[in-house]
Amino acid sequence: MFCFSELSFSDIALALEKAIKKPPVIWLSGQSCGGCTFSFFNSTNPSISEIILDLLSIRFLSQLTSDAGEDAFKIFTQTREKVKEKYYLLIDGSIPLNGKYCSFGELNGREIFLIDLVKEVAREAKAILAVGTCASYGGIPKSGPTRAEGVQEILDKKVINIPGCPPHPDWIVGTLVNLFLVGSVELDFYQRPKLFYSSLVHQSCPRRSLFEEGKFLTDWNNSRQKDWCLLLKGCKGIATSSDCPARGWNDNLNWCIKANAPCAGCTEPRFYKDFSPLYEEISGIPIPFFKRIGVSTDSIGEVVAGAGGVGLGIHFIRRVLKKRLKNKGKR
Ligand code: FSX
Repeated sequence: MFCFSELSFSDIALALEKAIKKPPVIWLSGQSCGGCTFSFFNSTNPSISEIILDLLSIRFLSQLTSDAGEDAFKIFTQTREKVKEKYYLLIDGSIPLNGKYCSFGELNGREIFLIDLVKEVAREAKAILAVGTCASYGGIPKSGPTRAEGVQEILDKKVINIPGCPPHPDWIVGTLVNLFLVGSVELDFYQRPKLFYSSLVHQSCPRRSLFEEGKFLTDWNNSRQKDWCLLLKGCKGIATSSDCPARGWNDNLNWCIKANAPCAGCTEPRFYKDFSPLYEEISGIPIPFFKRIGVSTDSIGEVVAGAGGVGLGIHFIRRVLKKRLKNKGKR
């Protein structure tokens, strides 16, 4: 007798996929805190249940799938052999190049490591998405002992990066939907979809006018400074591309700067190592960076232009800002 509860998550996914022609997805995880998948589960529009039941056929995602070990390997084989339309491969977490880490399990007596599994599964994938900053550029684990790198480092095929620590659920779902509908997404220099990462946080920051006025928060306990620009408290929004100011988080309830926390710069390749300590003023941003991302019309561009070119860089900007601070602090 047929018993629904005897079916695994992947069996149900395959059945639904055949019935309503949903695009198949395999999602693998590397070195991470798990935040990227949980951010994905927090999607509100569409909700995660709509995504799982109506939008995607998720064949494997460790937090959802009960299959492990040899059963999990079977899903990959089955997906490759039985699914006529090619699958989408999503990977969160970084890939340790040091072979001792991220063992996926044993197959025919041989231990399989994530790096080999990703290479294998990526071969026939229709598109590959690196979900989160760890998967995109190495992220926080890059500072550790495992020689962690982003997915692109180990593949010859193009990888679409969806950085963020974690990435906004809309960035993940929106990129997938765009791929389904249009077949491609336009990417920036760091292989991020322009749809979500084309402007600096600084450009639309609600505290931007305070920045322009030279009002920089220096004392967390000074209530007079409570809405002031957080640049000197380590805000990386000036060098970070994302649409967080407009999109907000948790169904647009809040986001870092609205919660009075500096932008950590988590969508950038230099996060975390080169952007730490988080609460310290940003340094070492070369002039070509600003030129490349085309911030020629805002005050940074003006300051840089005024500085007369490469060589003065962020140190000059900092000097100018400190001077402005000194003057405005007297107000
Ligand atoms: Fe990294 Fe994601 Fe940050 Fe965490 O999977 S991007 S540490 S939110 O979980 O990989």
